[in-house]
Amino acid sequence: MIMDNFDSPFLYDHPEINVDSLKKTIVYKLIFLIGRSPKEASQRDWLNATLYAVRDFVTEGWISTARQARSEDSRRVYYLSMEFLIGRTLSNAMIAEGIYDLAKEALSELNVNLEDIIEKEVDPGLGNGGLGRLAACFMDSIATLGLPGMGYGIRYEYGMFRQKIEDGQQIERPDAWLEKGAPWEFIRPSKRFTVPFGGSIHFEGKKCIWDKGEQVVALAYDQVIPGYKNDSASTLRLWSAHAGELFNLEDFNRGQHIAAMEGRASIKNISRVLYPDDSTWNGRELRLRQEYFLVSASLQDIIRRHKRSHATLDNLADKVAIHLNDTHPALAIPELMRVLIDEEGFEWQKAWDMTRRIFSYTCHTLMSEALETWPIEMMAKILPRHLQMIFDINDHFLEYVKTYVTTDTDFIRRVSLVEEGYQRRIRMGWLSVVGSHKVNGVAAIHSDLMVTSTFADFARIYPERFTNVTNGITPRRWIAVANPKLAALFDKYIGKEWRKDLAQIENLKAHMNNTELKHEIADIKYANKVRLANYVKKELDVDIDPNALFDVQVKRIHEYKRQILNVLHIIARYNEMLEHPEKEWQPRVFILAGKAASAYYAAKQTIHLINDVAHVINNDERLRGRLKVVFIPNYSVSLAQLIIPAADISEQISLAGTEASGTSNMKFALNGALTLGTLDGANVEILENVGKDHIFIFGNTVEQVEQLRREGYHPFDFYQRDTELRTVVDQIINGRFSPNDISRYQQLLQGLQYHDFYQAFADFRSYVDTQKLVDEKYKNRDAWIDSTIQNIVNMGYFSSDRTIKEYAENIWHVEPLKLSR
Ligand code: 26W
Repeated sequence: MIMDNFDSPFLYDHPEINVDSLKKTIVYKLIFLIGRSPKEASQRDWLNATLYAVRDFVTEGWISTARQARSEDSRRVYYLSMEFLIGRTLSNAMIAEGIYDLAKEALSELNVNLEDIIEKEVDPGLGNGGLGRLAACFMDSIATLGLPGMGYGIRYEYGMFRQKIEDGQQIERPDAWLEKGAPWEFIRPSKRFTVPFGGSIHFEGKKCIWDKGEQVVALAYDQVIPGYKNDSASTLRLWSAHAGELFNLEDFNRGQHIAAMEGRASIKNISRVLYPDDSTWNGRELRLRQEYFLVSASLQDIIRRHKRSHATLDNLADKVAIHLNDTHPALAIPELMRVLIDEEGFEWQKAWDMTRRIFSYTCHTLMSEALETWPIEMMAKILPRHLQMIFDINDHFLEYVKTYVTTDTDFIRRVSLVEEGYQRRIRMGWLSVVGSHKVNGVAAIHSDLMVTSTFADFARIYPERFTNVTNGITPRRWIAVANPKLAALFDKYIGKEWRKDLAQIENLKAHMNNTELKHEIADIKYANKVRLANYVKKELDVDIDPNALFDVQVKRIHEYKRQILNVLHIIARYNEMLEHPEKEWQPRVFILAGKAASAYYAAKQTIHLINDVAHVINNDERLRGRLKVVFIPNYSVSLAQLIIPAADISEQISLAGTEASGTSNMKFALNGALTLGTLDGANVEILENVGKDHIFIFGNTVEQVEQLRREGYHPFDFYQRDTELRTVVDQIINGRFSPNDISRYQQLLQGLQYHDFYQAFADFRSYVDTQKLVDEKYKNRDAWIDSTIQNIVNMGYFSSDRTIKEYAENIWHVEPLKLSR
């Protein structure tokens, strides 16, 4: 095949090792760390032995990076996030170290197939979706750019649930990812901090004293994040909750050891499970505890590190930048104030000036239901000192607003950190803005909307504080790991540097008219489609034809992302195909995947509907295989790596003004899919980069959406006027796809007919018409491949290395370490 005349994309880069020495190392790990002989070893044993062996290569660079950071003593950045979706580590690490081919050969001599064991590695689901995956891409870029920084998160015992589909419906199963061992992490028994909760406060003069309640021990586990071929690595430190020795000794001594142990169990709950909510905020007490647990342990660690090399905290703001990944870790603001004032004796104003220099905050959403606000009673119970501190911050802030901005009482009410009403609440978004020196959105359109909607009042108070940093993705994972054939093609035409400098992808433009290149790109896409088709056959027993157009929508299931619009079109197409079977229909496979939050009824109904529609269509022989629908269960980072490189069309069809950025849109385009999308999130910038002839844009703009809302949107009118839409909606309502339960989708569809908050009906016509243009274009293979190439070569901007450089220069003010390479 085409691979034959290519250089391997995976370079040897450790001259000191060879196949024999690597074989020895792996076998050594197998025997002495896993405790198995090669004869008895299972595939998982080999995987773990290989992981340990590869980890050794990364570790040296990791230690020297840490040493270098200590000796330079320059400003460091700490990325605080409740979620990190890092994906599998083995291939990424081998590619970073340049030992992929070597390991493959070594294992093969041991009769082990590298690809097989790669598939056995767990994919830790320590995040929900976009926000968590972005944090992981950022860690990869921080390590590759050699920036002094680390990530802090929670080592959830159970990550995002595993999704199974039974009778077309989502079933949630626990994800016990640690049960099979976690050979990539280092436990740090010496890095333990106590995190207090509850208790009460009292004043001694002006001084506020916190009489703490229960205490939990936070124990550090480090994940090594290898930089790409720079002998360097960053740390992702994840905290796990332990009771330590702090269970009630009196109970224990009285013989009530079970009761004492029960206390321990409830404490461990703090890091037990990730909340599976994406974009909807859920005000649970345990979640508040998790957020403080992350913040308290991380700040203690940061301050300990600072004190190790400085006699004072006076220069903390010169040496430390802390980034808040959305508001989830926003308690870090009052926590730092508390430490500086209560424990270190700083004056209020000095502490506040330092705090604001230290923090920066990224907002990842525009959805009002995603904004965190905590009831005051709950905060008073769990974090009484922090509540008091937030009141103090609010007093100072409102004083400033009244003196310098306005005395308009409605304005004051709107910007207050305390939302008044039936239940008083703390607004964490407002707190994050007030306590940070920079606040950014994640795509140009999102940052613009942020200052005209969510934070409009604050943009008046602090206009210089708001900025944009468009998201990006790491080309290491999303090309080198996920699409090795495309990586090899890049290497052949433009050399290997694109992995570190994606802007170089532009150099492919010089070869754009080369017919050989066009054929190779087409062949690679086809091979990736075969790879996915095999998986679908194996997992779902559905045959899909790799020659068909693969139309893909994979992301969390949410009304604003409008998977339902996709379904409406699929059914419209189905109807038309049955009506005109003689037409030359472009064969298509619609591929969807994604999880629904456990309590999100409409999202779960959408999954059910997709599966019901798939069942009817896939079994209708009149279509002669020209239309297929598959819902791939348990979407994850590793599935994304399989699905995205196989896509021809990338569905990015959220209602304009609702998707902050999107990042899969970038992964698809870089892998050569054409975007079919609305003018939302980063789609807007993808359009600017690839040009209007190489993307399919449809639907209302933000302005049109707002106008429709203002003037009164009546989805029923759209339903009545558009016969095609009416037919589809009637079919679903009347049980055409759920003959055994004809009213199954009545509620869902009536919701659309009468409310349709995300205006799917309003965009239906333009969507269906644009889908026809997609068919037309796909028939012209040359034009399609040209557009594919135009997408790939114009994606340089969307590297997370570019994103992180912007953060480093404009927000964090940190500089790369002086590494030896
Ligand atoms: C507290 C409940 C909760 C949980 C997660 C509220 C909000 C969230 C996130 C903000 C949701 C999220 O993942 N947002 C996504 O962030 C990506 C990275 O910036 C963007 O690309 C997506 O558009 C945005 O939806």
